[in-house]
Amino acid sequence: MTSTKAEQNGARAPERALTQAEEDFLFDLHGYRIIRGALSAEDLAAIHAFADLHDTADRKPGDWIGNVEAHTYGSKDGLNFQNIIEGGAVFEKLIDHPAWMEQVSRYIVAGDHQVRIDECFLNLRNRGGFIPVHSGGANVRVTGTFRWPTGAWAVGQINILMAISDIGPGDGATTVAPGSHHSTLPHPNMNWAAGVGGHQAIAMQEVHLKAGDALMFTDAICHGSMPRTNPGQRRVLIYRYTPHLVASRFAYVPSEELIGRLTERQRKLVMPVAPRMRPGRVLRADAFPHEAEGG
Ligand SMILES: O=C(O)CCC(=O)C(=O)O
Ligand SMILES: [Fe+2]
Repeated sequence: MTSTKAEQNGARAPERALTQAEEDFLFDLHGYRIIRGALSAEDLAAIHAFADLHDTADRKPGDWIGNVEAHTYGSKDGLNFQNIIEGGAVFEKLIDHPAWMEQVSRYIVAGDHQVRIDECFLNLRNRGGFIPVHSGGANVRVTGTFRWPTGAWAVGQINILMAISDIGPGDGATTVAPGSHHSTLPHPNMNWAAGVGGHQAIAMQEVHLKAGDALMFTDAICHGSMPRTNPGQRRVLIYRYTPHLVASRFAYVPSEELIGRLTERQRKLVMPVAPRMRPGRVLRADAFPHEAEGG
């Protein structure tokens, strides 16, 4: 357990480590948790070094940096480096980082052989950028489940959003509507096309993080971000975990080199089922057309 007190919602909480039962109660109630100090200073330096090196003035979506792809969901939410686990040792280490892995497995399904990463990326967002309010309990989809009818955990997707730089007022913090994964009504101000930010919608709370902290949240919670008004860049890493039978969002085929380096547990998180082909067959990337993918 890495959080030491229930800091969400300004709730009253004891100054001691919470029990698992207390953590469970709060995660069920709020739909998110802050994990303080998940990443070390060395981890953060290595991630910044990748961003500094590859966020060049001429960088554009569709570029490949080895097996990492530059990408964007739209003009406002910033530049993504997708499939970031291929970006170096620090990103590999985070695949099953002890700061969250056990808890992620606990809430998705018991046993992490049944969990996978379905998307992982480094997001860089400049002044003016934000992501509109989206999701919520009324948004019916496989990744939006939370509990089985029996009461057992069945979270369809848990996002680990790691702050690589400090995220305070004006920095474009992630916003959540606490408890909204239980809501049966869509958020009344939500309008993806119009791009409603956290500052324009009711019930949204900013989640302020220090570099190295991680926000763990069910994708079913209504969330988004504030627009960044400060100069500089917001840097976050997002790893999404789902049950292993959920398709990977972009179906990046892991490189042979990456697969060779990973532990068995990491390999199953990245590739729960290996592509199956006749011996000697080689995949040709340009033979597989891709649909355009919206936010
Ligand atoms: O950029 C943010 O702060 C929120 C990201 C988000 O919507 C997500 O991780 O699902
Ligand atoms: Fe989201």
